[in-house]
Amino acid sequence: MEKLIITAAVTGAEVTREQQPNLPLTPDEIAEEALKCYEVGASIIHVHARDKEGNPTQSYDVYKEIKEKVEKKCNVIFQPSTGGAVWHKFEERMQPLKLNPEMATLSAGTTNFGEDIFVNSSEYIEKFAKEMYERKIKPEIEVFERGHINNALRLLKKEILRTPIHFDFVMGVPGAIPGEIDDLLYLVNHIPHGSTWTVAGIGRYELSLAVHAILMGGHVRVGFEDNIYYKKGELATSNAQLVQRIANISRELGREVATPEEARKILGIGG
Ligand code: KMH
Ligand code: ZN
Repeated sequence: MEKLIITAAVTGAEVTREQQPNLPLTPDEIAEEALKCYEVGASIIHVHARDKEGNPTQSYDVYKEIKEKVEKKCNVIFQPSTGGAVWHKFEERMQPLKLNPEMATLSAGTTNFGEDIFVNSSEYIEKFAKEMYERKIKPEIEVFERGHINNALRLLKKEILRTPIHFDFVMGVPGAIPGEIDDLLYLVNHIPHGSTWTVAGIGRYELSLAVHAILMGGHVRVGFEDNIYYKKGELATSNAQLVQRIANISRELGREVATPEEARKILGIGG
């Protein structure tokens, strides 16, 4: 089996310091957290920027500062969010792409998102995709619902997406696809042959989905964006603690963990 790619989603747009006291918010804190996650096995860092008040921002300048600080510390793959927060406008969400990162997320459809609606119109999904390929950015296709795979396949048919596609199954968002194992099997069985996939289980789904992904040949995303607990009732002390656990489990199960360079090869980045 190919080595395991671990993505650390260290901040997100929704979690607060009140909920998770160790949440990294400033560019320095995010870069430091990226380094710690890299040291214990993360090869991708998924980044949401926050402004000086700690609120989500899609500011080019803040993403630039984070990217430069991360790159000074380690060679982890920098993957900014184009999803932002549910209230960000599409133009704002587009801004981190101007940094030409190696990867970026691309949400493949509209979804319930707890009490909110996360809107992704076909027009803008296409715009994001075109912008990414023009800039040689590898999209990670965010799937919150089964139908989002169909959207991706439609874009593939229109030659807007290119193979091999890398999917991220975000599972367990309230109102969207749950995070049970048969949900995961269903998604995995409906993506094109030759695709790669990772799974981001929300809350209590994080660990069980991660273990299944390790065994099934998928990849894993963990971090405070998705889950702030180490186990029921016990907050995690850091994102790195969550990454370390996945790296340990994977090695115990006989699957080595990819370095950023190995992850680039697996995902076809920079080749
Ligand atoms: N914060 C969510 C509304 C992404 O990063 O691309 C969207 C999100 C997806 O987190
Ligand atoms: Zn995100």
